[in-house]
Amino acid sequence: MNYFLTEEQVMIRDLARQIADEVIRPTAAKLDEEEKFPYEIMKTLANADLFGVYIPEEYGGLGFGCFELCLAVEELSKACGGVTTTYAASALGTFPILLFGNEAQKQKYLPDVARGTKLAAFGLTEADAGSDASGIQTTAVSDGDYYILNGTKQWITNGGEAEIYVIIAMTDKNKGSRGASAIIVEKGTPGFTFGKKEKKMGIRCSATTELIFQDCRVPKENLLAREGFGFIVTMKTLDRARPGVAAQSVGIAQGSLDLAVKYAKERVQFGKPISSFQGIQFMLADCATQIEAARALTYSVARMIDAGEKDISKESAMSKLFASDVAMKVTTDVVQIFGGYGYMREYPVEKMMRDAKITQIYEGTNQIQRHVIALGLIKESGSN
Ligand code: COS
Repeated sequence: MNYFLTEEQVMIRDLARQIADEVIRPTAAKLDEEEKFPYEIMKTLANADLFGVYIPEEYGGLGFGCFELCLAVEELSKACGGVTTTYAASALGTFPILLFGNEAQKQKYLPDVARGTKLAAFGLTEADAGSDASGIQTTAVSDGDYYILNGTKQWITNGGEAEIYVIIAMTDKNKGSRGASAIIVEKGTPGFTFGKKEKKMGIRCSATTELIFQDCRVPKENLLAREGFGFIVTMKTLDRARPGVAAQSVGIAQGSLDLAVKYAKERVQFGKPISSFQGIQFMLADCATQIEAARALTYSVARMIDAGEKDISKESAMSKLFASDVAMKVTTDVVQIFGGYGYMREYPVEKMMRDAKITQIYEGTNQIQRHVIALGLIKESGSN
């Protein structure tokens, strides 16, 4: 399929593809097995300027947008979904600053993220607040020029590894979603520590931890937008980030299909390569078609965002919903095509199936995506 990429977009895609092939793929299984954070790979991505793809040039980035970020995420995901979780979660933690930060906050935080010298993270989820984003209990109580944060965030990607955290906390508990605020908290702030590192089914080289706030004093100048705007910051951030999860899904699915096609041509049963059997051919054909449809939807939504379209909640949710379901279906079918070999850890496809599962869950479960899509449809249909 021709998506009419510009010369620069082709360069970004090819650069990410080269890093995926030469640096990520050879170490992906080991990082997964040992659950090791990919420090060296992050350095490589930083040296290639890939952390700055979507950050404006005035803040040290390359000045491209969501679409180019998706291209990079897709290519890197072909080799390892865990690496792209780390990479894309830094963008998730940066979007609130890009979208809602004042000039001083942008000047202070964006250049380090663009250079890849600091990772960012987004802290919303808590033990009792996942899908119900407005149910958070972490508080930020005003005290002169400071907020005092108390509470625990759970399952935060890049926890412990990131230097910059955007935390959603209640500045007014009586106001529900309108009482939440978004506050930047730097690693090393007294009263801010990290809890246990989670052991996960997939994306195992990425870091997922608790963030613990105990009387943590944060200057009020770290508030994003204004008090009470935290829920909107969250929703707008997720709207922008979900096509990234879709791109990750497309990459994982494509990476596994590429292996399946190769394997089906090599694997001989009943005296013939299994690629000559219609049962296998139909599976491959369905996988390829679904991936292309997911890619087309993801690219369209990313381009809408870059074109400045404001109301993209529904389309963004659609891309994440569709692409992640495709990733799960394709990677499951690819394990089936590999048969017993597919089930063994010696081959990379079982990892891809494990990695794919999270794309249906994080940045909003696919049930929440359907809810967002339905709300959008109903809203668009007007009052009657
Ligand atoms: N952009 C701007 N404003 C939005 C918005 C969006 N995308 N979505 C909701 N809002 C606004 C609403 O218009 C409403 O404003 P008013 O109070 O002025 O009417 C306010 O935010 C609250 O919206 P709503 O009543 O729909 O909130 P709910 O508590 O019902 O929650 C869902 C809505 C379920 C969509 C939200 O909680 C959600 O997205 N949950 C999933 C969170 C998630 O993805 N978690 C994963 C971990 S984060 S990595």
